[in-house]
Amino acid sequence: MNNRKNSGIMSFVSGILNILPLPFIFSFMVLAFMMGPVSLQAQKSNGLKTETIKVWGNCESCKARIEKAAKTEGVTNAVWDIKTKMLTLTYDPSKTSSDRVQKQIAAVGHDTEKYKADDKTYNSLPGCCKYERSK
Ligand SMILES: [Cu+2]
Repeated sequence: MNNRKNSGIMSFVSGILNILPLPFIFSFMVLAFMMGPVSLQAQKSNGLKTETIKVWGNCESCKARIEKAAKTEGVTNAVWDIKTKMLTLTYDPSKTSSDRVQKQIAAVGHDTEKYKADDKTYNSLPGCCKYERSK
C-alpha cells in the first residue's frame, strides 16, 4: 500500500489511457508533430518575405555592388551567390518590394530577371564586371 503515493503519476497516465482510446492519443501526437514545423515557420517569417532573384554579374566586386544596392530600407538581408547568380533577398513587404530592390540593382549596372540596367551604366562598369548580357 506504500506504493500508492509513488504511483500517482502512473495511475494518472493509465487513467487517461482508460478514458481516451489509444488511436485518439496517437493521432493527436501525429497532429502535434505535423503542426510543429508549421507554427515554427510562421513565427520565423515574422512578416518578412524571402525571395531568390536572378541578378547578372561576375565577381566579388559585383557581389559587393549588388548587395550594397539591394540593402536599402526594408531589406533585412541580401546575399548574392557568384556561382548561381542568385540573390537571396529578405525584406519587409510593408516597407519595400522586390521590384523596387531590382530597380535599385539595375541602377548600379546589373541586370535582374525583371529590370535591365541602361547601357551607359553597364558600360561604365569595370572590365571584370562586364557580365555577358542576354540580348
Ligand atoms: Cu564584378
